[in-house]
Amino acid sequence: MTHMVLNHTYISKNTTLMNKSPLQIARQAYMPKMPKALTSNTSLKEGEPTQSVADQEAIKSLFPNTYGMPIITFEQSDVAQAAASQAINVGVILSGGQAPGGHNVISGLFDGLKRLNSNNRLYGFLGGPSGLIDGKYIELTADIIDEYRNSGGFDIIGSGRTKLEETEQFDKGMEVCRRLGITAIVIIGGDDSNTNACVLAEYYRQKQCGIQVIGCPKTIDGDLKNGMIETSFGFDTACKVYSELIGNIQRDANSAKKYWHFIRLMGRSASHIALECALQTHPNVCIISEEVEAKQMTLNDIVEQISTAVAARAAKGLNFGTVLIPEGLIEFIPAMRVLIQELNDLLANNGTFNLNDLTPASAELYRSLPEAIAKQLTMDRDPHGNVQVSLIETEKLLIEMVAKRLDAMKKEGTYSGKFAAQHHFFGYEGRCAVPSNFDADYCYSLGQTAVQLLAAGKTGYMSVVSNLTRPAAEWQAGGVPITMMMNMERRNGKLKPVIQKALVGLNGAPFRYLADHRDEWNISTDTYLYPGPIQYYGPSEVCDQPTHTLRLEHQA
Ligand code: FBP
Repeated sequence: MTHMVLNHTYISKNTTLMNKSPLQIARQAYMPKMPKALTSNTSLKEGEPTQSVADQEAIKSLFPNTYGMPIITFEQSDVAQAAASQAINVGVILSGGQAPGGHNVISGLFDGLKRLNSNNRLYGFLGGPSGLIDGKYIELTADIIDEYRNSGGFDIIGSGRTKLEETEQFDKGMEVCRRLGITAIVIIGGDDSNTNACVLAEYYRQKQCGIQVIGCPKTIDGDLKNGMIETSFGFDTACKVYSELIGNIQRDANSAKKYWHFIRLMGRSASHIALECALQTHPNVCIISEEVEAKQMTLNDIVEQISTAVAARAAKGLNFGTVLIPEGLIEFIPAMRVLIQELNDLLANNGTFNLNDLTPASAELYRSLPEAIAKQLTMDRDPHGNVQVSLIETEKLLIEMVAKRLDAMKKEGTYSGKFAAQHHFFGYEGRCAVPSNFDADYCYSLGQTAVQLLAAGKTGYMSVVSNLTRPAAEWQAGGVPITMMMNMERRNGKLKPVIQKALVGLNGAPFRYLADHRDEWNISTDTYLYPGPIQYYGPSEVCDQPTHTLRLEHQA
């Protein structure tokens, strides 16, 4: 990979070809805010031994060397840290989907390593976990790091979804690390990638090869969180970008008064993104997949819910509105989930499937789906065996079904409006946005925390920064054993140890807020919120606010 080092001073040189926008230049100079414990002398505190969230016996037997380790916190200390005597080489991997802030985790890592010992080196494995196995890397030098500070994207070293699960891959990675003198790997990824990190840490510890592995919680989906991890990075920025777009659409809808906009939002399984965007914009309808599942709703029930909302607004002369649809909805409709699970198993075992191989109920459901949607359900799984929900156009399916239902309601005399719909899918638009101040600060702190964990000789930990609704100086840095977040789940037809995904809790404060306000948002003409674009400079209440989800969870 060639790195083109861009010219910082193109404006003063008055070149006609502009390499960077004024915002890019300004953001390069932004100094992320950090927890006090990371800017001063630091001491490490260990808590009690830990347990996995479920399936303790199974997880313990699969991770005998990394199970049960204590939670770690870093605190400010009066005692000066001993200078690291020996220089170390560290490798970093970006894994899975892009999320705003990845470059800042890497710059935090780089700065933290150099602060420990200026001879420390940071290598970036190219194109995700496969870079480690194939020995594709670059050394990340100060010049390169400076070009990417506070910028969106993962283009500094690229990302990929290769799953690290075979011992042959681990051995190849070990060999590459030996060649480069690397004694620690930092994997920046979501639940699946941090599962990989945990498996790798266990293997390297078992082999006593002296390679530490640390994970960092990344994913715009917001589903990598638990009692210790308050949020994954990228969620804040992505939700703010989508909410800006939804707000703009709502203003358009309220101006033209002629369209219903069906907006599908990325987020794979969990509905955190849809929920957060609803809290930021107050749409007329927001479907939450977890509620659909809890209430055992069918596709027709969802269509009925939306059609009723459309009819209620039409009765007030409002033939326009917004519907937010979480990307993973289809998998949460109980009958659909069964169908997808059967398809997953058949495709994993045979690479193909026949309608006769499905149970009668699933075969009937499959036949009832519009052809395009049925086809989308059978497309290639990702390397982790997940159906690629971003390719399933639920918003179009719902428009088609709602239009049909409204026709029927017209005949029944229960609806007399006009229904014209537009469809949207917001996902890739937000994944590489310039990180918000929150994500820029959070990610830089995660990188610095990872260095502290490495310096303390830890492996199999996830870098964690918490207390996130407080000013950054009061954030708490530490580490959580990855085994603590694991349970056994069925993947590719087999039971596997994986990090438990956090779904939207129906008793949680963010969902309760939506539930308490959605009837009003459905009918009213003036409850729409227009958040506007992310602000990077200006008053703190405009620039530094964390998500509503985080704030409501903390208040609760
Ligand atoms: P990660 O879980 O790896 O962070 O990826 C999240 C995500 O953005 C999902 O929201 C989405 O369904 C998926 O990636 C899309 O994947 P791809 O980039 O491979 O199309």
